Amino acid sequence: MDWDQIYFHAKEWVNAAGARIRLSFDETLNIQTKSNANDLVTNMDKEIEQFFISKIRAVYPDHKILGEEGFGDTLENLDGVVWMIDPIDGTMNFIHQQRNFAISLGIYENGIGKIGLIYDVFHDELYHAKRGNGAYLNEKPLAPLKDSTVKESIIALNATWVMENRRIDHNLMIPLVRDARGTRSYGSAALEMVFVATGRVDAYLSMRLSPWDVAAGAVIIEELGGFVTNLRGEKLSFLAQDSLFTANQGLHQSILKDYLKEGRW
Ligand code: 2AM
Ligand code: CA
Repeated sequence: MDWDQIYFHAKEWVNAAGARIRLSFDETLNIQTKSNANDLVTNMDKEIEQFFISKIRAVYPDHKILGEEGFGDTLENLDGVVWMIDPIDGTMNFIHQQRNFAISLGIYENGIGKIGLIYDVFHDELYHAKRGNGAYLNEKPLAPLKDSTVKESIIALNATWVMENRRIDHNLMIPLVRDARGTRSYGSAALEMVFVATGRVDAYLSMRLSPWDVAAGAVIIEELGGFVTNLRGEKLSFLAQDSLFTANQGLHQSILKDYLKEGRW
């Protein structure tokens, strides 16, 4: 497997897709809803996913593809090489703000993350990592993550998880929000993972994400020594929806022990 060649192609295609998305800022979007009135998709989400799929199929016909908009394959396992694509992560931001969204592309082999690319289209910033080779923002290497305590940390999470909800006892979240230095919510899981990778926030928690939302970010954060698990501290399967909890190692361990009460929910 020529991973340098795959890395090269992935970057080339992500850059081309980003350029196409920037052109769309001057076009009228076709906006539709999916599972509910706030679950949005546009013609660009679909076009960009199809763009990636046509490129991958032409060069790597034996690779498999998992894409948010469903133009890829239906997978029962992660055998072989699997490209996990979110053509626009943060679609609501893309529609309302034309910023604060990203292209997210993770490439896995037999379930192991090999390459992660997250492209902040608005800022023309590509965050990328190849397993064992470090993580970068454009050409600049990112520094390994330093441990932090809850009291000195900014934690990214969506306010809905601090209200009564079906996925976690919100009473567990209240002390964490109270004790942290601050909380933030950006509306794009891929960018929130990039913020953990760059130390702009110290942790990110979400109750429900899909494999394509987290595949790229997991490679980048793990390359910098951070931990990526679900809220129970378990490894992610990358085959089904799950919660997500990612942070530098020290903070991950203390939040799991002191706030999420490992195994008690
Ligand atoms: P999306 O924009 O690609 O749909 C918003 O808090 C973050 O959660 C975004 O990364 C968004 O990805 C993701 N998200 C929103 N609704 C989701 C759902 N029903 N299942 C999984 N992820 C979701
Ligand atoms: Ca998406």
